[in-house]
Amino acid sequence: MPTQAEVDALKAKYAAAQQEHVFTFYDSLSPEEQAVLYNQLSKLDVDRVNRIYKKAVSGLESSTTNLSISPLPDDCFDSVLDAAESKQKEWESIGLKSISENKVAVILMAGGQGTRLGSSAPKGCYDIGLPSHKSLFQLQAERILRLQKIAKDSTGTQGEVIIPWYVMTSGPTRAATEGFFQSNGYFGLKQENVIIFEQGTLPAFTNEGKIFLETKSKLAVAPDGNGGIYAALRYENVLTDLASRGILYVHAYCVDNCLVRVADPVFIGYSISKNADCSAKVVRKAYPEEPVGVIALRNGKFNVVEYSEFDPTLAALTKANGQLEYGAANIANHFYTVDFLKSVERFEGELEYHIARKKIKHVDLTTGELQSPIKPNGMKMELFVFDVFPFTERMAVLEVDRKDEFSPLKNAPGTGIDDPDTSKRDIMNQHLRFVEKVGGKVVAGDGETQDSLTLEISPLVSYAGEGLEKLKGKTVRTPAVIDTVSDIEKVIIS
Ligand code: UD2
Repeated sequence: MPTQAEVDALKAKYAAAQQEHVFTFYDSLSPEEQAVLYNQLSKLDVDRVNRIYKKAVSGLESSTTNLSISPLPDDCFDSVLDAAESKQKEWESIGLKSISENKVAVILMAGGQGTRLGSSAPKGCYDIGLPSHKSLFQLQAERILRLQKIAKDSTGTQGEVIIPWYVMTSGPTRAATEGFFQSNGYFGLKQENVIIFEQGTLPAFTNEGKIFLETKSKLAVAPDGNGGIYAALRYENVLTDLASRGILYVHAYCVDNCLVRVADPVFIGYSISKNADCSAKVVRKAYPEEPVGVIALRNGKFNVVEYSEFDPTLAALTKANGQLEYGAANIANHFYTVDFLKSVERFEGELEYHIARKKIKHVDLTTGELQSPIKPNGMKMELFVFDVFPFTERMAVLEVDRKDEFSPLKNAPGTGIDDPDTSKRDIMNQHLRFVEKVGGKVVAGDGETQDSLTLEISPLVSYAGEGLEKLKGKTVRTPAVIDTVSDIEKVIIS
């Protein structure tokens, strides 16, 4: 329990920040409730959140008047769709070498609540309906396991190769994520190499900049956006852990991309060879009006420019090779040096949070009654993971093939766009291409048609199409599941 002097000191601090209304009901609360509120208020840096609010609001006012967009410089952009096979091999071997030297870690952003998907569990637990019923978390874990082996074997490394996996959760997703990993035995990874941590929260504000009370003894708070990763890496001691493991490079990605190449050696090798402090994977924007943000220069600095910010003529501009000038569609899939991640603290105060107008449940300060508004009555503030782009010194952008690397799970079943069925379809179509690439043939078995073949290959067998050479010149009949290397022989019919 806080002493009266401690309560008075905290009240004075909030009064100086013009947020003293959060104490409105303090004297009427039970001692336990007072302790809960005191604890929440004393942990919050009220001056920092006021600064964030002010900067976000002033940014909103200037964003429409202060926009000059220009294309990515040629020397910062490459594409696996155009690069020579030998160049890609070179990038891959640089990446594999770093992985084999235990210099690479991955950070998964899994703090979102996936409201659009309509499931209350964390998105990573979702079963997209593959024959194996593997969750997104399991697919990613198995890609890590396979890649550790590829890196070890391809470089002849003697010791253990470890790609530590840092999983960022939030208040709403942490417990369920931890429980899921525990009950699934960390999917075969060592528990000590799966580090689950939690991003921060920010209070919700009224339109006048006052912090909302959700109840008489609790502030209304929400996760601070996927850009909360940078602060969380510091206060959750991830930066310290990375340093103690000797990690130099990090791959960060979103939980909902079922095709994600976790710790992709090609991307890591590419970024290292460009000497980038931060780099981003992008996919080719399909058509000028496609509603995706693209990476471009805004006022001379790298940034993501939302489709709503482009006028149609600019969006349709093409380069000499016929491709869209502004065609680098952002998929929130990044490389960082650990040094860059450490440096974020220096410019953190300059980062501008984004405002989302929301319906915020709160307690009325005059009547003490709980209010559930039917239209937006205030704002939540979020930082986006790409908000650090303008502060990079050496940024690089690598375009990859959408059908091989990007298929996000956003929407509820039956939507037809970025839903569980499209995720499943995109994975199985990729597995079909893997077999065809090594010279194998896939034919439809009973109840299947040639355009909906059920074929699943475990990431433990193949990370990106390798390991399937035995299928050269062979025919596989669907439905077929290759769960282990020994299953390869079993699915061949001729
Ligand atoms: C994200 C990108 C968008 C595009 C798209 C592709 C941002 C802000 N936007 O949009 O540019 O690349 O993905 O799929 O990155 N998350 C957290 N904490 C949070 C909020 C989100 O960890 O507080 C994670 C979430 O679990 C997911 C990722 O960030 O892995 C993307 O979140 P989202 O689905 O809300 O982002 P979306 O689809 O609006």
